[in-house]
Amino acid sequence: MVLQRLVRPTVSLGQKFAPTTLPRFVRAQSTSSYENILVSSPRPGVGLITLNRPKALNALSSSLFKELNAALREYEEDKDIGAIVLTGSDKAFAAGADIKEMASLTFAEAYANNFIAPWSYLTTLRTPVIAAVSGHALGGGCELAMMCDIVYSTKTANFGQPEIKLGTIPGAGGSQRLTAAIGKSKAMELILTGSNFSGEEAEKHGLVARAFEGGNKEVLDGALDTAAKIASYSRVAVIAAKEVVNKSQDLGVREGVEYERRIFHALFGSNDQTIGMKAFAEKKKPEWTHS
Ligand code: DAK
Repeated sequence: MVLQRLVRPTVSLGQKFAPTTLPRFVRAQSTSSYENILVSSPRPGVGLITLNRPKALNALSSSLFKELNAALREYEEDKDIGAIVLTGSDKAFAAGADIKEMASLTFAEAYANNFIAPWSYLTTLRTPVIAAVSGHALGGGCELAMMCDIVYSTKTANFGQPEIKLGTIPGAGGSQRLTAAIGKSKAMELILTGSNFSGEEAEKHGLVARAFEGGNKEVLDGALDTAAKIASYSRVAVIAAKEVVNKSQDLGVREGVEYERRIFHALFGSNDQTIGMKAFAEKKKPEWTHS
């Protein structure tokens, strides 16, 4: 019987979520050499990355993205990190891709160098990522927030996909993720007019999970609390939960429900499922092994 089953010995995960092949653009980098981001771990199990290019309102330059990906990779591989928070400042989460860097780009350069492709590394992570947004989240900044698993913002945050005003369109998933989050008609209106919308509206439309009063401190505290809570659970169950929710975006309901059931069945093979249910029956706090 499940509750009486012996707990299997913990297998050291070493690298937490090992062996997916990492893209070439995601290289390890010493944290001390970061110039555009700050990294810290303010709560147990939580990695915090703060975009820190204040003079350009955290515009997402290639060098910023290189550092962001390196930091994400470090947290992804750190077995002590169970959730990541990505934030900016009171003034800007990120005001978009770096327009000055992009301005003179030719098609051949963009195509040959796969410009912006490194942005999607975040979406391959198995560790949950929470965006804590205040100030501007425009263009690529809005797209970056939408790549995260949960978006929190201030009520006054300024979201938008203003690319149409620059003679272009969203290029990092904005048209797809915004439409999936808020529906076609509203997304079409926002993308075709380039109109901005507040965090309060974003919460109403379902793009933002929670909109906070106050500034970056308040939304960041909220995000860190949630991240710490997620990090306190079994990593195996958290990875599985993230995986099945994400699958709902790609599969129809019937296939999605079947997929979920298979993963649910698979978790009976984990130590933490045994530990969690046994602890419940014995009215104890579970001591997760992340195995
Ligand atoms: N890029 C570069 N610099 C930026 C910037 C940006 N996106 N946003 C702001 N800055 C810089 C300003 O130039 C200014 O620099 P200095 O002039 O002081 O040197 C400094 O930040 C402060 O900005 P402002 O003086 O403009 O500050 P304000 O408070 O007056 O205005 C603002 C804030 C956010 C309303 C304004 O800065 C603004 O409109 N920024 C641009 C917002 C925007 O249009 N964002 C979308 C960018 S397009 C792709 C994938 C993705 C993308 C493209 C391709 N592919 C796959 C190919 C993404 C595209 C985008 O994100």
